[in-house]
Amino acid sequence: MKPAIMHVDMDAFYAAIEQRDNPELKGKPVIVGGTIESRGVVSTASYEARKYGVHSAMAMTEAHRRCPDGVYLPVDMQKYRRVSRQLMEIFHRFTPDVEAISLDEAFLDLTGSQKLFGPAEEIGMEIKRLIREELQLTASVGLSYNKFLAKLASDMDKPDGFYRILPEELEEKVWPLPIRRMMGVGGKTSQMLEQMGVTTIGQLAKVNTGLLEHLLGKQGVVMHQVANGIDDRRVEPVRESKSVGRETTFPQDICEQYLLETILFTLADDVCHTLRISGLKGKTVSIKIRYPDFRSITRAVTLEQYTSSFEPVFAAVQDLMQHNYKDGTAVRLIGVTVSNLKKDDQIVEQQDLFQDATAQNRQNELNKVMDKINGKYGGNTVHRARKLTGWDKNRELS
Ligand code: TTP
Ligand code: MG
Repeated sequence: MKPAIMHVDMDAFYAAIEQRDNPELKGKPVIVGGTIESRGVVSTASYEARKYGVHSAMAMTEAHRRCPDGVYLPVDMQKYRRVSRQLMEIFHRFTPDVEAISLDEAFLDLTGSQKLFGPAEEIGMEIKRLIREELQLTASVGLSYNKFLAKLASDMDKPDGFYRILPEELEEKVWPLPIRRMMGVGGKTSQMLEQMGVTTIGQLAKVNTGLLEHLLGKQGVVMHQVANGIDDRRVEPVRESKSVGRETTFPQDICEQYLLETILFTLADDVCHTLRISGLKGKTVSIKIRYPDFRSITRAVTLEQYTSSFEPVFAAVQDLMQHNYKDGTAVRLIGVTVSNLKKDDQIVEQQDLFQDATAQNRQNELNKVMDKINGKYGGNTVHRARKLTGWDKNRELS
């Protein structure tokens, strides 16, 4: 059976959700991101705002400069995650082979689905229709015979796009594109290739493989194959995210250990909540500290068991802080990440003989109740609290 791979990418995801939920924002330049005061960046901009040159990762100050009349909104991750789950559920109606790449993006292997649901194009159109009808959002769909081309296709006709690349269309549709459109070809690599006179994917496809290997190593060989329409990567449905992390940049640098740990406390709580609602557990806990001069350090510790519970994660965080942070040092950003993840049901629990089973069960129950309430009422309806003893309230973070 001929492979049929689909890539779906939602249009202006966070901004489109905000416009959907507040019809007054439709047709307006909407920018979702951090605040100027917190030195935040743009998460995304609606297509109306993009006309002003506003884009993801741009500093908020610059966005305001380019688009002073834009509607600026904070990031509501809980809401976007909820929509993402609904989106993934729609995909799963057509195939179990769904590989989520991010909240708004997934590969679907429709090769086997066609017997049941008809040709891949029809499935693609149906998925777009369901997204529009059930989520009131638009998606761009790319259809082809491998992942690389499917992803390229979903970007060809954005927004609300539908684009297909057949094997015989490679030369006509893909080869004229600039090499920068290839996944993973960053600034330096493309610069080097451009200096050699290789500016399009078609030109890259014709360069001698040995030369590319010499210049770029293995990556060169892969790029050459991909440019020739060869990409054997499978859609990996069980591939979960490799890590779950949260970080925050402070409006002003912070240099008190207790306050930093209190912030880490909240971030760790959020990370663990995300792990649980995603059915994941992790074994490695890391902290990231960025200093005012933008120098960053990451320090990690591996736990004995996979977990999604707050207590062992926060204990590891505190331990890492004690060993790697000197009280009084100014910090610009701090973050927590849990990595080395596994699906809950793939973990064979080791019974720890010395563990206080009652206390552990109580914690599990507490987690379950909190997740349930947060799932039902959304957001951070309930969360753990840590006392800010000795902290001048006026100086608390906004
Ligand atoms: P993207 O799919 O890259 O962007 P988008 O969906 O907003 O717009 P489009 O696909 O139509 O070009 O990212 C999905 C979401 O991820 C985006 O809505 C916000 C978030 N995001 C960030 O928070 N920071 C970033 O730098 C990027 C690129 C995305
Ligand atoms: Mg998108």
